[in-house]
Amino acid sequence: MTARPPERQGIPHPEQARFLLQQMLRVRRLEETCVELYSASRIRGFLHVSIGQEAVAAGITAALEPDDAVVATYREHGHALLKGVPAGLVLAEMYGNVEGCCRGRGGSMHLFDSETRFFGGNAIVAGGLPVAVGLALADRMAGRERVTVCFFGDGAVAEGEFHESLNLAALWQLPVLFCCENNLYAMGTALNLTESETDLALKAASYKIPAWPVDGMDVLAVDEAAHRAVAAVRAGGGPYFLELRTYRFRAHSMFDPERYREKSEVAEWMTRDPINLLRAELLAAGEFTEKEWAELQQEVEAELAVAAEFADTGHPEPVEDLRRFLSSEPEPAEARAKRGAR
Ligand SMILES: Cc1ncc(C[n+]2csc(CCOP(=O)(O)OP(=O)(O)O)c2C)c(N)n1
Ligand SMILES: [Mg+2]
Repeated sequence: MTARPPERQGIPHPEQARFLLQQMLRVRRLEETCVELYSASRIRGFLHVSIGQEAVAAGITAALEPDDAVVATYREHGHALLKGVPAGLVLAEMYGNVEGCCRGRGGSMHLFDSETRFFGGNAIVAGGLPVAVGLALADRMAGRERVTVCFFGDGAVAEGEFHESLNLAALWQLPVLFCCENNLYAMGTALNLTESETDLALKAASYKIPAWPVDGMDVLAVDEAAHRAVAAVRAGGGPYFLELRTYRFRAHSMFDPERYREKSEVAEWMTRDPINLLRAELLAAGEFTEKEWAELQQEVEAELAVAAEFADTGHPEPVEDLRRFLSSEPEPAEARAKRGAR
């Protein structure tokens, strides 16, 4: 077991802190826009927002290189955006438009973009873990110095795939950073009603993986932990596990009456809104001004206005194309002849 990492002290890198504030605000406003569009029936199907949990996606992705991979869950709009999928492609996908990152076939839960190495979006709880282990194995076999980050919820630890994936990643010392977003609930079920051990980092440590809990509402703490973890993985130290302790401020999905938690509990966590916390800390330290905050908000609004316009003026896939990609497309005769196939 490695030594416990030190607590963060103050704002070590103000520039990076301002960048993280911007990233969190981009995610917050993207998802608030999704909720508005959903209520206006412009987005249909399922929608799970991560509002309250933005520090996790922002802090972790800030430690990555473009060539690193990210695998996430159905609560993944922010992870996709911060891995580099443009907001317009994310929104268009949710509209079901052909301009979306998956031609509108994936929707909110299945965002995917190989160009930015964002490998989903997955509706199956814990379904992303074996995918991440496979990506990391491929990198290892090809001798590439890449890191694969896998985000999943606390609900995933009850699944066999969680244990199988951690075991193999540790056994084969694969370059995966496991990021458990522990928001205390899996749909309407509290973690302490389903797990005998609620210290989730401890479960990972039992597979001989360095594993630490992190305050998931403090983006600077997440950023520091992420840089440390990614550096260790990239240096060939095998997998690493972070348990990000966080909270979702909204319901599980758009169809959730939220009878499983008290309003006072939600209100208590909202006092630790990661955006408000960092903004206040930067202002108090004299590293940020109200004017800069207003400018930042305007910048994010402008990005989202362009994205919403792109989605709003897009098109659904033509009906005659709907069977495309159900099976592989016939290879053009010329290409077949070139490789000598009959
Ligand atoms: C294998 C599997 N079992 C059950 C479900 C139904 N289901 C959808 S979301 C969810 C809760 C998952 O909670 P968690 O992993 O904590 O993620 P969070 O929603 O809190 O982000 C469940 C059980 C599913 N999608 N896949
Ligand atoms: Mg959860």
